[in-house]
Amino acid sequence: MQVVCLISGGGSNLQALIDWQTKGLLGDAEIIGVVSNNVDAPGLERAKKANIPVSCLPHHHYPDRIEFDRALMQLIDGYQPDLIVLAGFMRILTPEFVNHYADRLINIHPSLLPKYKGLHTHRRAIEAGDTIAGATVHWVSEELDSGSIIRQIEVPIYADDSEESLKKRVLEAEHALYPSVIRDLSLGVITC
Ligand code: NHR
Ligand code: GAR
Repeated sequence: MQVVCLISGGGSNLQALIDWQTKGLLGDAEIIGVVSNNVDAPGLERAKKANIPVSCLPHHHYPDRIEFDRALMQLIDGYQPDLIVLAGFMRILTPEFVNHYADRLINIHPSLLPKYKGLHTHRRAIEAGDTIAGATVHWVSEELDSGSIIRQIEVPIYADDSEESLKKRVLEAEHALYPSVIRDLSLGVITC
């Protein structure tokens, strides 16, 4: 299962995938390319260090989302991937893009969906007085953070948590969740 990862930033989820792959724990999945919409994404260095081909496609070079997504599709299709993995990718994708990769496109979102779609999930969970937070891996559909859920992981929220401390705990849980889902997809343990 050939995998292309899309990132925008730190790429710590990408690093977790690379680490599992290096240890031979990623099943039949292989990361064959990393694409960022942000030329300064630290995740690009992580990929380069692991000898994974990278490309950058700055979204502000395109007149609108449709043109950006078309260029992104062309770039991704060059890899002929079986799975496209959003790993902290921060641009909302057009219906055309999502439909082009139907059943091949997954995302990790830092909340227990359907709670807290969109941004600032940790702050919203704390403000709501929740005692449990977590992360969700889901198939990407046209509607933001609403595709079918593949697997979730829970973490506690403590009374003295800040947005930052909760974010860190959720992110660490993501690093266990995402590779396990990709391994299981590659082995046919999960189907769509
Ligand atoms: N696209 C579709 N069609 N459906 C989904 O479920 C998607 C998606 C693109 C990205 C990740 C998502 C998340 O896990 C994701 C899921 C970006 C934003 C956002 O508002 C919201 C959710 C997600 C990703 N982005 C702003 C935008 O205007 C830009 C924000 C920024 O650059 O910091 O695209 O949370
Ligand atoms: C992760 O928490 C991921 O769930 C979240 O961004 C972080 C990326 O971290 N994704 C979104 O919020 C998508 N809108 P990383 O770049 O270190 O993997």
